[in-house]
Amino acid sequence: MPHPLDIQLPAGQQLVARGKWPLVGEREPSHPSPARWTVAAEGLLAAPRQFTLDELGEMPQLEACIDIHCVTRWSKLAVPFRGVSLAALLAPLTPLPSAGFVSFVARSSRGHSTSLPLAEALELGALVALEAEGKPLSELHGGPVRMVVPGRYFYKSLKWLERIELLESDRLGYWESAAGYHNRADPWREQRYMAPGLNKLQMAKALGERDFAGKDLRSIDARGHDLERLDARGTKLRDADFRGCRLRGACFEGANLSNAHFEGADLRSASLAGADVEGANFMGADLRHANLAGASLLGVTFAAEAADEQGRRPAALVDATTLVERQAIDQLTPLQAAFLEQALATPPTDPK
Ligand SMILES: Nc1nc2c(c(=O)[nH]1)N[C@H]1C(S)=C(S)[C@@H](COP(=O)(O)O)O[C@H]1N2
Ligand SMILES: [Mo]
Repeated sequence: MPHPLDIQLPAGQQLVARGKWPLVGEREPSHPSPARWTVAAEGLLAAPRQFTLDELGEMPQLEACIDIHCVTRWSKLAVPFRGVSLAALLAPLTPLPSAGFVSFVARSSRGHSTSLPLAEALELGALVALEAEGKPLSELHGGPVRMVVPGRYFYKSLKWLERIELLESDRLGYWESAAGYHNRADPWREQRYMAPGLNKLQMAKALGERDFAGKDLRSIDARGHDLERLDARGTKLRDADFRGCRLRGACFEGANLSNAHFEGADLRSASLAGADVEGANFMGADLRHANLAGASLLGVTFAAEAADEQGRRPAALVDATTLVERQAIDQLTPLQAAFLEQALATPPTDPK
């Protein structure tokens, strides 16, 4: 029988440690003055208007326990949020029939935004949240007011809400247009990133020459390739698939490897120094003499959560020659951290 938590966790997600709530994306609004904060509802509405925080607080408040699933693979289940439902807020303003999409815009220096089909946002129960976990939202987590959209990766939940805009056609949000985040964002379908539309010839050339440096090769399928001493410095390799690759001595310094697959890869003496490997999977990879100094390890998998029926527990090959920094271990789930700490204490097994 599946463990009850497996049912609540979409594929590829891991629970954060109890009481932890990672901070992702922007860290502050551009004008942190909650006293004069307003939220505008505008665009394709018969009666657009602005709300002050007091006005929002006086509307009927809805409480909901919402599961947070971040695209970087951490989840935090049943977080109690409180606020005004988007449906209740918009109904009296009368959305026009031509309103197909809703864009949420932040009071932030880059004018951060994200969007959803209007019908979907309403059906999912999108919440204009003022409180989380029984307290006013902290500024770090989007206070004084943020969106919370249940059933979508958390990048659809905008922090520091300034404007709700109803549009006829979609306007891609910040992460969706700048970082290739999937515009549908359904965690149950693992709609994390859009394929960047790689040219097959260019891809074959990069693989043949083992030269990836500085390129955008998101989602590249490199499974099983011999890429010994690959130069992938500063390469965009989010979602890349390196399963079973020979990557001995490869250089991934400063590369973006979030959600990349390295299962079964030979990464001996490879350098991932300063790389973003959030959400990457290293089960069965050989990481002896590999350098992970300064790499960001949030959501990384080194070992299976439990042993399989045969009593085997697929895990990365890590020993005292693998270089990992203390603070990076703190970014791992307790189970992964425990595995890694034990493995790092293993005496060297490869003469190099
Ligand atoms: N204004 C704003 N909202 C944002 C972001 C951002 O960078 N700016 N990042 C999104 C992403 S990717 C996530 S996972 C969540 C993170 O919210 P948290 O920092 O409260 O965990 O906010 C979302 N909303
Ligand atoms: Mo995210």
